[in-house]
Amino acid sequence: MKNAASIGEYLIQRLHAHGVRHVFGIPGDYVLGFYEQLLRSPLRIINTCDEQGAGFAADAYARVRGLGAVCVTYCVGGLKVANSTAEAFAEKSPVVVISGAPGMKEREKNPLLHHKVREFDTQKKVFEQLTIASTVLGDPQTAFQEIDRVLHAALRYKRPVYIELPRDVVCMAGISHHKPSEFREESDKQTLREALTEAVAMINSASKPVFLAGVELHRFGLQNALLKLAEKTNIPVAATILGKSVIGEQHPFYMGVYGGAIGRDDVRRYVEGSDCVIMLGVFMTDVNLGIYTAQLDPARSIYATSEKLSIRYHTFENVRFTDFIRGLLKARLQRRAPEKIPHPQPLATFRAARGKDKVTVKSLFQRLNAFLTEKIVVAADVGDALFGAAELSVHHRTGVLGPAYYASMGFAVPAGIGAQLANPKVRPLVLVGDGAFQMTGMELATAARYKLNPIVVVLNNRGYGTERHIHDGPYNDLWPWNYHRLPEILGAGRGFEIETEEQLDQALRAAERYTEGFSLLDVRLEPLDRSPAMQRLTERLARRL
Ligand SMILES: Cc1ncc(C[n+]2csc(CCOP(=O)(O)OP(=O)(O)O)c2C)c(N)n1
Ligand SMILES: [Mg+2]
Repeated sequence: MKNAASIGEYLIQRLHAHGVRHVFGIPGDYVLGFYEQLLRSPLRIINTCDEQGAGFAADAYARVRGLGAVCVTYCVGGLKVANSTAEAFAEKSPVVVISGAPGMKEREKNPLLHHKVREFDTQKKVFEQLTIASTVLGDPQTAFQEIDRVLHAALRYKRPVYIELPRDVVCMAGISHHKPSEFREESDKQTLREALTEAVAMINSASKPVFLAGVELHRFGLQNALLKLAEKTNIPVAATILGKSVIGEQHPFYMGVYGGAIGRDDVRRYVEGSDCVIMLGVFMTDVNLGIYTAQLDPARSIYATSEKLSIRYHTFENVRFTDFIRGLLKARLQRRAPEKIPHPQPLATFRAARGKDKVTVKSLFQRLNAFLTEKIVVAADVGDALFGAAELSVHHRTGVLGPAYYASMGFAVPAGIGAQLANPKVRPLVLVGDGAFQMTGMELATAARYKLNPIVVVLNNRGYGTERHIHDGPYNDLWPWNYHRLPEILGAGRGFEIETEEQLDQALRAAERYTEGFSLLDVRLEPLDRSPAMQRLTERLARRL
């Protein structure tokens, strides 16, 4: 490293060293100095329409690439990314939130500077609750170390961090001859050995073990390890909704999504009938567990995540998730005769010949399923977009991005932008409800500006469909926009108004060919129509009432 880079420059260098190439956000006077530094750096600024869009885009970027960054101004911008940062925290996505702030000198005598809420550290206190580590780079003597510390925390825990840059510090030099710290954390060897011995004995003596793959396998880059484990042992794999597409879904060992009542019945029976469920990187969330309809008995489970390792009722401290999985790979696990396992039923093929029939949620997902290729990454918003996406058969390993736990509406359109910038080889297929689209859909302007070409499918059921199934009222209605005409306003992209299967088919073909900009498919659905997954869930819940 060059001696005594400025604090802002050092932050840029470290982000770059960790693979970040884009920073999402909106400038403001407190952060303009840093924006200037960004402009002169190899990182590209991606200006969104709204900070929340920047936050969601950075989150998707982090999910695809391993680290993402959003850069905003003090409070008016910062507090708008509170929600997206909360989602990144809850769903384990390492986003670096960089906020400009009043200079340290300006803070003396506590003047009423613009954008200040209450105290100078009000925003910092909010983000302490939403991140795994936070810092105010107020002291040039410690700033570099602080940057190392919080970036390490983001990568170690796969969770967001907060860096506040007072505007008079950005251009100050840090200490010279600073070497980025190397952090190493190791498992306690004896504990690891004992945990592996116990796990291997349990797996080898089980008659019907099964892997339940969770989202952390993806976050920690352990998808290949899981594949090798399955191939080495012939033990089949189911995935949680949040962990969906952690392995290619055409794989012979892959059964489908397990999510209690949300998932398929054959997968549920297999997993719940297993005498050894090996849960790897699974979050025990209510959505993952089908709103607590899943039946998983700790006495028959191995539960390993970056936060916890337990085997039956034993808990092991100081064992790193990656070491445990790598240990399993090296261990003497028996190779079994291949079991007869359930496989995802291919969705019935879509026959556009039925032409004039109105599109239903079911036929929409059948058609979308046929549309998927290796190159497509699906970004799904909450509601039926996400439940429907859980049924898609995704080829690609990181194929589906969706807020399956925190479930904030408005994720998918910005996520499509973040995902495509993170990996320009993919084309995003954005599935979004009309309600969610009305929140962040205008970020299509950002897609246009940076020449991205997502295919955006608006599931237009004229309201908050999910909520209608729970309890309906006029508050679940929406003002009907002419979504397909947005390209006229934005001066970019193509719009399609879709009522029939034939129109859907034609629009998807046209969208596939049109690669110069975004395509917006306004798919008209009946307000009470719903995906098979949502139907299964509501039916089962109804039986319990
Ligand atoms: C930011 C936010 N506000 C409110 C909710 C509560 N909520 C959950 S689903 C839903 C309706 C979603 O409507 P839409 O996007 O049109 O999808 P649909 O349910 O119709 O498929 C709402 C309002 C939420 N999850 N996130
Ligand atoms: Mg809707």
